[in-house]
Amino acid sequence: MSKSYYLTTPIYYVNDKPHIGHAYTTLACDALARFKRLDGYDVMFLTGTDEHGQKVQKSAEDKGIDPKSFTDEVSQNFRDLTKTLGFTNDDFIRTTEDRHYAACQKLWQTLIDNGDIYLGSYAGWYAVRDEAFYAESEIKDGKAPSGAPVEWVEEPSYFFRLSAYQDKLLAHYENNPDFVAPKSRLNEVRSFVAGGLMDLSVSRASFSWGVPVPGDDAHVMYVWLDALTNYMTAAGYGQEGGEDQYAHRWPADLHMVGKDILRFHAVYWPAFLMAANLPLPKRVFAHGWWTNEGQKISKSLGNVIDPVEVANTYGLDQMRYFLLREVPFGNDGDFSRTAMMHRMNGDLANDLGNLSQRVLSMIFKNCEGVMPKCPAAHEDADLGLLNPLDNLLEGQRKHYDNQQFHEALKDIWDIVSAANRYVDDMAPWALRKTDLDRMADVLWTLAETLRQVAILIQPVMPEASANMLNQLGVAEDARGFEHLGADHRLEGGWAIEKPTPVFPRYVEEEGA
Ligand code: ME8
Repeated sequence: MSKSYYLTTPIYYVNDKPHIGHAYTTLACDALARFKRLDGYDVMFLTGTDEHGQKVQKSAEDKGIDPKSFTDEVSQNFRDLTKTLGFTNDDFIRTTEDRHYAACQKLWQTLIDNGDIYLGSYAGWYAVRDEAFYAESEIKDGKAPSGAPVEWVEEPSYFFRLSAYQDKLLAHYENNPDFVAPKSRLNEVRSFVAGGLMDLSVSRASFSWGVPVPGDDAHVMYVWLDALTNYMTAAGYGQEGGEDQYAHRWPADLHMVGKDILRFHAVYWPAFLMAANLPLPKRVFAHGWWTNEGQKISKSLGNVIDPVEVANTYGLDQMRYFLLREVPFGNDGDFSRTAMMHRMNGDLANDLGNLSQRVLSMIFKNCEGVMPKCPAAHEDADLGLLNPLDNLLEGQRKHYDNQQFHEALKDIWDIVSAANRYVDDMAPWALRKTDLDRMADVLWTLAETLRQVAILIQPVMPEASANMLNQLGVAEDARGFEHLGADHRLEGGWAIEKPTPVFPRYVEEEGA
């Protein structure tokens, strides 16, 4: 069996319609999942919905529907979104599924057996919007640090002995400096833990929309303990016959999350797993947040961005490229029409689109519609383009393993720029009159560049790259990363169709 790569998105609360933030997290994972598949890994890419807790229960009540019917409906919207946006998740988990109850209850029982959960009572602040408990010292002007309103909660509660894990967590960060990325986020997590940890309330007794605590029906599990466990549920944990899958998949290679939910993934989750003597995920990456034309995105401001509308306006691949190229992954970013059009018309239509169209048109017109054959030898100018191209993959692997998607794209676009300079320098239109053989070699060198570029952009732009590879005449089974580099050249010798542009220019509508 080939090597496993298991990556996850957060599971989304079903209190709301999917928006650009959800699409962004899943998109980053989708690009990474596609990259790893093309690179020969046996990938499992998980997403899903987080359906319990007070927030969801309240949204259902506000709509006058029971929580189960409500979650069925909204969860379906999220599942539909994965299809509309072409995400390639291998599983879609819902926390209301039986398999998930089984996993949560097994983990709970293990924590009880190991003496890390005890019964007590909670009196303190709770923010329903964040589904999080906050210490008195964190509350300012009646609000949580996230700005969420808080309420005072007093109820019997089971507690997890989080305080016992401070040193172990700090040691884990120390010994595994890649466990949390980017680095600045690791520092935040480290100082939070170093500041001292209190035991964590892990059950609620004042409402019932959750996974029942084994042996005590008066309590449901705290929604974050329930939610985090999804990553193991889908890997077979607690499932009858799930042992082989669990052994193959767990620990996860990557949990991708937004910066707002890092504490849950980098502090609570590893502590639960340590307490259960289970392996920890290898890495947690916290990405930044998008604003809309400089403004915080919020329902009350009415500026929520619908990813389907963006994809319909600009194109799905264009949106994917923009989101992953515009912002250094990990930083916050601003979504603006101007920036979107700039990327679309600059990087895509002008730089890569024109290159592809020019090269294929010259081949179509000047080589009688036949793809030139791979030359027996290359001139220095050709090697100036081919050598860095042949060596791109190593750098791409590094960037994808560091989740630096913008760097990966930047490196590819350096080659695209070099290819554009090469066309101008070699002037194949002039060679047509003086040296047909050399013209064919130059056009072949450019077609080979387009082939490798198209193979490498498949994770980010699956449709446009397929279109390019179809037009070049590259077979579908010759598009994996094993076909990159000098040992697998574009052979040529086949007829090509009249080329059609890959990336349209975006022209703003009158009055838009
Ligand atoms: O937190 N820009 O779910 P969620 C970028 N159920 N990302 C954004 C964003 C924005 N403007 N707004 C939201 C939850 N997000 C829990 C997770 S996992 C065991 C449980 C991102 O639906 C946000 O950072 O509130 C988070 O990663 C994701 O959307 C899910 O948010």
